[in-house]
Formats: sequence, C-alpha cells, structure tokens
Amino acid sequence: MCSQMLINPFRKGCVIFSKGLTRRPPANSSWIRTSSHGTQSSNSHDFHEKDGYGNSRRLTIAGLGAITVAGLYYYYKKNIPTVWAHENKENEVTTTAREPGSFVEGLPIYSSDEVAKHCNESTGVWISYKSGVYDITPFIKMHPGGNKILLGAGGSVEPFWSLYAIHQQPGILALMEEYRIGNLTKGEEHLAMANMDDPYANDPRRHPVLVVRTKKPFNAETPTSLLVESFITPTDIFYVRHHFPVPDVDLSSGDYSLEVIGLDEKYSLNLNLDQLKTAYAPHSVTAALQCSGNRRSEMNRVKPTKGLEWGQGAMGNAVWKGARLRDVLLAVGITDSDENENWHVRFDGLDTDPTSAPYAISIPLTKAMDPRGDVILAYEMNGEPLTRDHGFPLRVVVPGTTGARWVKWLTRIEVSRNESDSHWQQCDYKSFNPSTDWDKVDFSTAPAIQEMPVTSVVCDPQNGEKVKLKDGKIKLRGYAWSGGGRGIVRVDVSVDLGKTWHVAELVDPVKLSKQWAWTRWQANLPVQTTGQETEVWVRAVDSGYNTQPEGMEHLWNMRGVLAVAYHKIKVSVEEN
Ligand SMILES: Nc1nc2c(c(=O)[nH]1)N[C@H]1C(S)=C(S)[C@@H](COP(=O)(O)O)O[C@H]1N2
Ligand SMILES: [Mo]
Repeated sequence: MCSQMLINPFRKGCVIFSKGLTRRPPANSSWIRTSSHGTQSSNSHDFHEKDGYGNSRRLTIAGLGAITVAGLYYYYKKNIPTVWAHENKENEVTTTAREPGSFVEGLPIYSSDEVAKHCNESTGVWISYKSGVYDITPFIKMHPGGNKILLGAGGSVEPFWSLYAIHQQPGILALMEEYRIGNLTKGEEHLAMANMDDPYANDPRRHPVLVVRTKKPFNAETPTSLLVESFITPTDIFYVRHHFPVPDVDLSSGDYSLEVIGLDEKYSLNLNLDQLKTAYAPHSVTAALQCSGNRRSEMNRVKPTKGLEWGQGAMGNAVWKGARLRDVLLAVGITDSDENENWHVRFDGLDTDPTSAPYAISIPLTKAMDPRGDVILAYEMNGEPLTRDHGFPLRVVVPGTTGARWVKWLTRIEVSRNESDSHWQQCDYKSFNPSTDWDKVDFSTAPAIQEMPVTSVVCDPQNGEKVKLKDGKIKLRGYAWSGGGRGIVRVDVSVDLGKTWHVAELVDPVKLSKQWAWTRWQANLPVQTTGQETEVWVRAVDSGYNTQPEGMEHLWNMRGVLAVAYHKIKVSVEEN
C-alpha cells in the first residue's frame, strides 16, 4: 500500500489522465495550485490543457516519466540503499562506462511514437531518456511493487529528472542503462525537455551560512554553534526542509485562500488571509520546530538509513503568531464531544509532487481542539510575515509535534474520521524496530510520529574541535527539548564515559507542561586528562522523567527518524 503515491488512478490504457493536468494554473505560476483537490476528476483526454511546462503533450510525458522514475527510484531505494550513505563512498554503485542516455552506435532507432506504444506488459514497457530507449519489462517483473511502474510506461523520464535532482544519482542511471535497447530518432531526444523551465528557478535566495544538504529540493540546517547563541533562532538562519519547489504566493492577485471543511461539507469556510487575521484573535506561541530526521547522521554511523544526512541543526526555536486552529474549527461546527475523540485534521500545502498530489499530513483532532494545545495557523514568524521558505503566507504550528506535521503554504484543512491518506502520513514519518528493513516493512503497522521524544545536543564545542581549558575546566553549551509540551527538568553531562554525571545549568526558563520552546543548557566541567581526546556525553530528562537511550544502535530504524540517543562528541583538550 505504501507505493500508492506511484499509482495514478486516472490512467486508462496507455493514456495518462492526470488529475494534475486540470488543476495546474497557467504558465508562470505552474507551482501554485489555486483550486482545491478532490473535487475534480478528470476523466477525459486533457491534451489541450496548457501549463508551465510548455504544452500539454509534454506535461503528459512529464507525468509518465515522473511515475516511472518514481518506480525505478522506489526499487532503487529498496535494493541499493548504500547510495544514501554518503559517508560510505566506497560502497557506492558505480556507473557504466558509457554516458547514460548517449547515442549508442549499432542499436536500433525508435521514434517516440514507437516508444509510446510499449506501455504495458503485453506490449512490453519502454521508456526513453535523452537518446536512449529502454525496455524495462524485465525490471518490472523483478520490481516488488510490480505494476506500479507500468503507470509510467511509454514516455520520456527526462522532465522528471530536473524536478528531483536527487534522482540523478549515478546508480539509477546505470540501472537504467542495463535495460538499453535502442536509440531515439534523432531530433526527438529533447522533445520532452524543450521549454521546460527548472521548477526550482523561482526558489528564494538563502543565507549562505546554512549548511546545505540538498539544493533541489532545498534542504539545509543551521550550524549548531549559531543555534546555541540565542533562545530564538533568527528566521534567515532557521533550518529549511522542503520536499518540492517553493510555492510563490502573490496575495494581491486574490488567488490565495484557505479552505476549511468540517465533517460535513455544509460547514465549510473559505478565508483569505485578511479574513483569517481579523475574524480570529491572534495568539502567539514560542515553540521549537524539529525535523523527525534531526541527528540522522549519528544514526547512519551505526548503519546507513535513508534520508537527508542531517546533523543536529534541523531544529530551531521561534515565536509564531496566528489564529488558533481551535477557533477556526469551532466555526465549522466541530465540538469537544467524546464522539470525535479519534478523528483527525488534515492539512494540504500548495506544493505538489509530480503527480500533483499536495504535501499533506494530519494530526489528531484532540490536539487541534485542545485549548491548551496551542495549535495555530501562523502567518508570522519572529514578528514578521512568514518567509516563503517557512510557508508564506500561512502554515500550521503544532507545538510539541514533529516538524513534518507543520504544513507550510497551507491551503486546505479538513476534519475527517481518517488520517490523511497522503504518502507522507501513511508511508513516511514512522519508526520501526532495528530488524525491520525496506523489504519487510509494513507501514500500516506503525502509527505516524506525532509528539516527539526527549533529546539534547552539545552545540559548543563541536565534535572534533580542539578545546582550551580554563582553570582546568571545559565549557559546554547546547540545547535540550522534549515533545508533547513536557519541559526539560534536568540535563546531565559526563566527560568520563558516564562514570560520573554533572547537572548542567538550564539557561532558559522552563515549565513542566505546555513547554513548547527548547531550553539551552551550559556546564563548566573539570577535565582530568589533558592532551588527549575526551568524549563529552549529554542527555536530558523531561517532566515525565523520560530520558534518552545511550546508543543509537538499538534505536536504529531504516528511515533514520527519532535519533535521540545521548549526544556524544569527541574533542581534544589542551591546557590553556
Ligand atoms: N507544504 C509543506 N509543508 C511542510 C514540508 C513540505 O515539504 N511541504 N516539510 C515538512 C517538514 S518534514 C518539516 S521538518 C518542516 C520544516 O519546516 P521549515 O522549513 O520551516 O524549517 O516543514 C514541514 N512542512
Ligand atoms: Mo522533517
């Protein structure tokens, strides 16, 4: 079920009926979805619909390619996991000698129409990439998700390439080259690419201090040495985590609106930003935002996982201001009755995947309705309107809950008896035991991560740094935080591998509950052995007396989420 994102329900035979085709606005705003989803079901040929890709034919090809590559990629992720382990360079899949997609003398020539005829198992499944034509039928038979890849049959995968730069891994191209059967008719190679702009070209500029993990989509973290400098993380250096290009909302165009749907469609609202601001009292919350994958790189040292190679900076603390979600839900008829105890609130962003599915997520309705839960629809971050990277004009702030649920560029809210059926809700942001791997996993067996466990980090000094002692002492600084509003009650540090522990000073004020912000900590510890490497360990205890496990080993999970073991760094210590 978790390859569902690869299934296009609108496809019939060899023609793709992508619901996205009718949803995309005209050129120049191709990444902004103006109408809400779910209401249209395009069941006709939409070849004449234009959009930012240039023309409909190309768009369809893009859709085909997208899904095929998604299939290849899915297969690739499951079977060649080392490609994600950037530290394990020696294990990386090698490329074939020839340039993927280049013209190969002696192979038959096929026209793109010919390629298009091969779109199912009886005809064989062909795709093209640059000058290359590939018969991926045998691959489909091997593919665990089988028929899903069929959905992309008969088209060029190229447009998809520029959308997900991450797919340009040598391994995937090499994998494709193994299925090479011919060359595309000269002159048709770039058909699919013509006029196709880089969908990331309109991404905003970013502060150079951010440590970039991927450029397209943009993912970058804050250096931890800067994180610890202030209780509130400045917006410009706040970590950024995107799945897709950044939507560009022009409020003056009047296109932007937030749709809110209660359980019954009768109770629904459509608000523009001004209406939201004036109809509902503003509420401010200071809350830390942390990615589920923060500290994944530490877990990868045990064994590679799949995901962005985050250090400890995929977290920050900010002041958020907006309307209380509770107030908005009351306005669409939602009450505090026990009956809706197990319901959910779904959120859709304006950003969409290549099949036009929006980034979508849900949270439990109880959290949304809790008057003490502080969930807000935020239009301000740190006293300014949200920046594009952080969700302009509106995002959900779900204090105490993992970052993935804080949907940016929010355009739709729906109360539902079921969780969001998106890929991100169902098939990602879940954790499994260390013996569960991609070939065994059943995503439906684990609940979505909502509240996060307690964590702590040494930000200063950094791992590997040379540290000068002052009066025989080492100065340590860092952050600690727990999910669910549980405040940090204690931070323990050790410089002798846990033989003795010292209680650190908490720098920022803490409450026992409704504590959404992080707490910085500091300690000045005597170090016995100088002139050699010293390990520094930190762990925190929250108001539920939960603490962190010692090692990442038994926490390891294939997706590399919730990496919350003791933070251990090594520094070399010198007498001043
Ligand atoms: N619409 C949308 N919302 C999103 C995402 C996204 O890609 N699209 N990424 C999520 C994830 S995984 C995280 S960790 C946070 C990151 O928020 P930030 O970029 O403001 O730090 O946004 C969440 N909200
Ligand atoms: Mo995240």
